Amino acid sequence: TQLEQALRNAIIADEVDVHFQPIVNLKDDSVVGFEALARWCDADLGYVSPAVFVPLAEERGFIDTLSEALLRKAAEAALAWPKELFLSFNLSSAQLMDPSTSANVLSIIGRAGLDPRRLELEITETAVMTDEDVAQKIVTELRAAGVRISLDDFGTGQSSLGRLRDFSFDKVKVDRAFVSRISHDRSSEHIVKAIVAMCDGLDLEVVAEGIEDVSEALKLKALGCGMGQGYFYGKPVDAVATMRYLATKY
Ligand code: G
Ligand code: G
Ligand code: MN
Ligand code: NA
Repeated sequence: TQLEQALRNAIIADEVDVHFQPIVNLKDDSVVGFEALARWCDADLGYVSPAVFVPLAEERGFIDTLSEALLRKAAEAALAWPKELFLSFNLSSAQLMDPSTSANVLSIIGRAGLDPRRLELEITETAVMTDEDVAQKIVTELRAAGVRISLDDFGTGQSSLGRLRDFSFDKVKVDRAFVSRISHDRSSEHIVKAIVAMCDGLDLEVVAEGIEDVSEALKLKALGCGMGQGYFYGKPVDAVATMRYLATKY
C-alpha cells in the first residue's frame, strides 16, 4: 500500500522521529525520566499516528527495523540528559514474541553507550499473553542486564492479577482512562486507590498516565501514587525541546 511504502521510505531516510514526555515524582514534581514516543510526519500524508504505523510495521514484518532506529535515536538523546533520568521505551507485541529481541535491545543501547540500568521497557498485557514463555524469557534476559520492565495501559484490556504475581514487572502504568475520570467519579478513584495499595504490597512502582490538570494531580498524590505523566507535566516534545525543558529544571 501507499502508506506502507511511505513508511518504509521514511525509515530508510531516517525521517521517523522520537519525542519525549516527562515522567515525574508526584511527591515533589521532579522529573525522573522520559517516555519515548514515535512521531512521523509524511510530506504527502501529513501526520500519521504511531497507533497506525506501529501496527502496520508489525503486520508487514519490519517492526524490528523501525524500532531499532527509534531506540537508537532515543538512547542517543538520553545520553545528554542528567544520568539519574531513565528512558522508557515501548516494545510492541511482535517484539515480545521474537526471542532475539533481548539481544537486539542490549546491542542497540550498548552501541549508543546507554547504561541498561537507565532503560525501561513498556509492555502490554496483550503482548505478554500471546506467547507467555517467550515473553518471560525475553524479560528475564533484559532484567538480568539491569533493564526494568513496566506494564503499560494497566486496567484496560484483559487484566489478570495473577500475571502481576507471576510475571516479573518493576512498574505498573495505570491507564489514563482511570485518571481522566478520577475527578468526576468515585469508582475510578477507588480503583486507582486499590491499584496503588496492591502495587505497594507487591513492591511495584506505580505511574499514573494522562494527568491533564492540577485537580487530577492532587488527587493522585493524596492516593499515594508515586509517579505521574501527562499533559499537565509536559507534552511529548522533540530531543532539542527536551533539553530546553531540562535546562529549566536543572
Ligand atoms: O503518542 P501516542 O498517544 O500517539 O501513541 C499512540 C500509541 O502508539 C500508544 O499506544 C503508544 O504506546 C504507541 N507508541 C508510540 N511510540 C511507540 C514506539 O516507539 N514503539 C511502539 N511499539 N509503540 C509506540
Ligand atoms: O499506550 P501508551 O500509554 O504508551 O500511550 C501513551 C500515549 O498517551 C501517547 O500517545 C501520548 O501522546 C498520550 N498522552 C500522554 N499524556 C497524555 C495526556 O495527558 N492526555 C492524553 N489525552 N493523552 C496523553
Ligand atoms: Mn507507553
Ligand atoms: Na499507557
